[in-house]
Amino acid sequence: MDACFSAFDKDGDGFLNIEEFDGICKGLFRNDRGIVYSLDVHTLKHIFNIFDTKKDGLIDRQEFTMCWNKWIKTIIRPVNIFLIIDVQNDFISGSLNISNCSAQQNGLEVIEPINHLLDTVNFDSVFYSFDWHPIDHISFIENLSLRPLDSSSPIKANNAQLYDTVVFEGSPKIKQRLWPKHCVQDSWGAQLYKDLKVVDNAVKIYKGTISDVDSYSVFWDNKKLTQTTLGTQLAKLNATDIYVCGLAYDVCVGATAADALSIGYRTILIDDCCRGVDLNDIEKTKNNVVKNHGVIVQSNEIKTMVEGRDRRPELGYKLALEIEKSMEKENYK
Ligand code: VGL
Ligand code: ZN
Repeated sequence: MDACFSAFDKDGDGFLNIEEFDGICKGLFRNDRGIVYSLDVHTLKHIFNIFDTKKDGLIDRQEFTMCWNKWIKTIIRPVNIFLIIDVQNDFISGSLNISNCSAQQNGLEVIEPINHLLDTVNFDSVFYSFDWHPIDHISFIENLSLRPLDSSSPIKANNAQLYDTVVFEGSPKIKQRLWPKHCVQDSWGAQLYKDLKVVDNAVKIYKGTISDVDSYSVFWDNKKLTQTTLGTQLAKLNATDIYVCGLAYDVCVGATAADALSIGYRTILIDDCCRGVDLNDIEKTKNNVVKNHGVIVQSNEIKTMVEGRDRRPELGYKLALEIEKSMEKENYK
């Protein structure tokens, strides 16, 4: 750390000014071929100000210690989690075969690139999620008659169609999209697709297990009332970077990526390892990830990222923003 500080303190005055800090960023944010990712001035200044805790326009050795421990270390050596979402029979060839949905995408196409990642990339931990519904689940159109609709529901029970969104009675009311019966606990349709590689020591996470609430995110149910164990398991692993992929892109993958970002994880969406329901919604999912400082990559970019040899400025900025938030909380106490 001291050597790093001295190497970048070009004028040797014992402080890093913004130009010298820019030198550090140019060293950090580059790919494995040494091509530097540009960082816009505004972002650079924001990051500099976050670590310039005394707000004197310079980073001293003490401030740099925090920068090194909380930021640079993670950028160089992230703890990488591979989260494979709902690659189950029903979404590929079963009752909720996504190729029947408007985007007409083929869920089978995620298997090969996911298996290739599992074979070639050394993630710190691999998680598989399962959509795992009881037979009387609220999301099944077959169960529409089990629960009264609220009078505000835009669609009434007698003319509700597959994929419509209805509103069930309740306090609060429950907005729910109607799906065909799918991923019923312990059924064939809920099993992982047979050709998907399941690695040793993988963690399996089950969601959507409560009858009266649906769960798209692997973290929380759609009402944020109940959590899976994913959050605590990631915390225990000191996870920093979450690579998400699977089915369906614009439903469970999108919701999970959004939650990962809101919790504060550096989040990477693997585009070619996802297939979805609706093109418009897929676009919205991508926009949301980018807006919230996640990145969208193709699977052939991942190995060097996981190894810390391809370091993205978007993820560096995301981490800096999280550090800023945690310092604000500290100061508030
Ligand atoms: C999913 C629709 C209903 C998903 C789950 O895994 O994306 N989609 N339940
Ligand atoms: Zn479901």
